[in-house]
Amino acid sequence: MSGREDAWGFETRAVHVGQEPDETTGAITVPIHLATTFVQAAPGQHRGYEYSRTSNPTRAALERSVAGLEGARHGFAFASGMAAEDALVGLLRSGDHVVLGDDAYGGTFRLIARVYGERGIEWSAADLADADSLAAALRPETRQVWMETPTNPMLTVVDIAAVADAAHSVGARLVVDNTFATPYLQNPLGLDADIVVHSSTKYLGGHSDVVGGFIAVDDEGLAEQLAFVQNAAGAVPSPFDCYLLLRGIKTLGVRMDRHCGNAVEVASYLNDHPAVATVLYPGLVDHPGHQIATRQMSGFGGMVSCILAGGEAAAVAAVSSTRVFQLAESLGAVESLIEQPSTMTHLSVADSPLAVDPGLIRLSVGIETIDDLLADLDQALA
Ligand code: P1T
Repeated sequence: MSGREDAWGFETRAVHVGQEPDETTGAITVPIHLATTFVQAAPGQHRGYEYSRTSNPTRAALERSVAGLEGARHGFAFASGMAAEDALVGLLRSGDHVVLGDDAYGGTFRLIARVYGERGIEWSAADLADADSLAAALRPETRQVWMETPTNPMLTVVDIAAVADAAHSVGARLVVDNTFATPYLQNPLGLDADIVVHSSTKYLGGHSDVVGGFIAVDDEGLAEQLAFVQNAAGAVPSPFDCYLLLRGIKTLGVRMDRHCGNAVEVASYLNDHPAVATVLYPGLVDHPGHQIATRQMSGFGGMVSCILAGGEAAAVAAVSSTRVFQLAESLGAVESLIEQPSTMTHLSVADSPLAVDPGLIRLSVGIETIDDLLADLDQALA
């Protein structure tokens, strides 16, 4: 970012960084550059773009935009959150070791344990909110520590700076999946994380109409490696997908304010409901991570989980009977979604250290009218 952009507030950066008027036409929105290739005056003499897998002007705008929001020097857009994660785990060599939080998106576990575990990458799961559990998992060969905060689906809050210290003490890099918090609520690089990864399918896009992933880093050497892998492996998003993300990002701040406000109301409603045994939401003052969340986040997010007193049967009944909350995987868009992680998003962690209680339900609280959301939960839990 330029010095002027550095001084801008979040919402101004979200609307303008990477999204300046088009230099040739003055178009106020970033054009969707569908060209796969770009003309050269002589071999190697081009205007910054050669071939669209390597780089594309619409993707470059998105990369500037999200890097700007994360306060990062470099950003790389990928075709999905998993493609971004694959680019990072793919930097490791056989014999390298990864520590993964014992509560994480099921697909992240599957990639590290099932795909790369088969290729000689070692891994351990640890409770990253517990310093002793993390210390016991770290090894001299640990190269990456992977954390989410708040975690998916238990909404555990993890102290980014503390985990960064521990990871760095063995020479490992800290990767923070910032999907749930978004750069609006939390900037991990400013808390000593080395790498931020996103499923931009979620809040960044915000409208359930685009799958994407993103990596933000400061380190120049790492950025060179990632640019190489992004081009060499080619898991890049289409220009149209980049445009949808740029469009979504402009309203990220206002959407997040509404998600957070609605989620606070939903969490306190569930907290008082007799059918609910435990509510997991970092905004509740008795949530174990509330103090850390207050320090490292500027809001508590739009995700709420809870364990129903009636266990698995009650969870299945509840998620099957909401009418405004739609029963579906994914999260972070304008419409409210509800799901049962043990049989849906986290099916791949069954029989692993990351296994999820079947009585748990996860709510992605949307931006609808709060009274309608509460009335819907009321009839579903009755
Ligand atoms: O779905 P994809 O864009 O490939 O992103 C994967 C991913 C990575 N990290 C986190 C924290 C995620 O939640 C996800 C995807 N999660 C869901 C689809 C879900 O419903 O939890």
